[in-house]
Amino acid sequence: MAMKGFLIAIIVAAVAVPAFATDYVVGDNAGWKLGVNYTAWAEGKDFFVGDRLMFMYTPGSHNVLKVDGADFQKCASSNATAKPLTSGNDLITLATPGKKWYICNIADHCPKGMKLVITVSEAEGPAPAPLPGSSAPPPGTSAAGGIFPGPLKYTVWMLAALALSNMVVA
Ligand SMILES: *[C@@H]1O[C@H](CO)[C@@H](O)[C@H](O)[C@H]1NC(C)=O
Ligand SMILES: *[C@@H]1O[C@H](CO)[C@@H](O)[C@H](O)[C@H]1NC(C)=O
Ligand SMILES: [Cu+2]
Repeated sequence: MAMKGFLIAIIVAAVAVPAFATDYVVGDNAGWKLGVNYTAWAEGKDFFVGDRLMFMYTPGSHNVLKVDGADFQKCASSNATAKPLTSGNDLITLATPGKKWYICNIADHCPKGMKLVITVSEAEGPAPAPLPGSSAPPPGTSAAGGIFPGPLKYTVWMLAALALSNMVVA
């Protein structure tokens, strides 16, 4: 029975997590470049903790620098230790709720519009539908959720993603 519970946990983790974590390619097909209105792009999108932003651009042409609100307005970074992402395929996991500000800090790209501000909300995915037989485990065995409780399922998924990609946590 413990083995069965474990298998159910694996299935639940595999099915449930992608249902509430969304990957956004910033700018969609245009990517991260001059001439795109990223305010318009972000409009109407709801970002949640666990979602990811992908900044796609030709390496060397642009970069991605996380800044605070004041620096976003000025299109400059006052944080001497902050390093821009430069891979051209930059994956940022939205790990905490709140406002997030990103700019390209090459030449005058930011004042020309290469700046993105979003507001990230607490994750609120629909609860996974209970699987038949998983709601009342026999006494003495652990429930599926006991092996991979909600937050841990998420962590397992994140660790797998981390191992596979060039990503940072923002
Ligand atoms: C970008 O889009 C926003 C929202 O649609 C709009 O208010 C703003 O004027 C646009 N900016 C430019 C430079 O077109
Ligand atoms: C400056 O950047 C570093 C590295 O990204 C970051 O850990 C730190 O929180 C930033 N400091 C401020 C005040 O934003
Ligand atoms: Cu740029």
